[in-house]
Amino acid sequence: MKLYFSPLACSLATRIALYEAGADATYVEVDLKTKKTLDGQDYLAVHPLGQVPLLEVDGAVVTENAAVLQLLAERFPALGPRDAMERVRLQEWLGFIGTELHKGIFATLFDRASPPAEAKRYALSKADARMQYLASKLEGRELLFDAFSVADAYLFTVLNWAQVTPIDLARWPSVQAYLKRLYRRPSVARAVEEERPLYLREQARHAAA
Ligand SMILES: N[C@@H](CCC(=O)N[C@@H](CS)C(=O)NCC(=O)O)C(=O)O
Repeated sequence: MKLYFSPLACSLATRIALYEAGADATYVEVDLKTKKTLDGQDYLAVHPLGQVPLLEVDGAVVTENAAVLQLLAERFPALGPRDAMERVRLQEWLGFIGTELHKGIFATLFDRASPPAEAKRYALSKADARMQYLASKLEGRELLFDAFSVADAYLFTVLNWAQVTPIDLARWPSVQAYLKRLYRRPSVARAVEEERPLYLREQARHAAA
């Protein structure tokens, strides 16, 4: 398997899932600004939308977090649903995380291309209800399901962005506690420790450009 990723972007969820599964994979860093891989390959030739994650697996190319993560859950059942209803719940979580949180709130808040202030205000206006909903679901729970799943990998990744947005997770103690717990998980800690220096290097590269 080969994962095209960008440091601390949503592709981090796939890396966490791969580490959690103990899977063999190679990792290709993509600069989302230049749309090139670090070794100069034109990433738009790999993925015309220029987005990560993209996973190459057995000659197939898979994009979209929800699809990539479900593929990993199929391959590594410990990361996936245990019955038909859990499969539905997993899809429910991946949908919520991907659309209501990732795209609906966080992507707009941390977009450096500076979407208009109204767009940021609009995204922020959606945050309270969605975070409150998430907080209520996490109340009294360690994880989204009884065992760690690909949905936790994705939720962690998205909540990790809160630190560069005006969203203060302290307002939702169950969410903050969940995030802290996941930071301590070995697969998560390893993935973040590895990608953080790459992220800082990318920032420096962009600042110098
Ligand atoms: N719908 C895609 C969106 C993925 C996405 O937004 N990826 C971001 C990084 S978190 C990206 O590649 N942004 C660069 C761009 O959209 O040009 C998915 O769910 O996988």
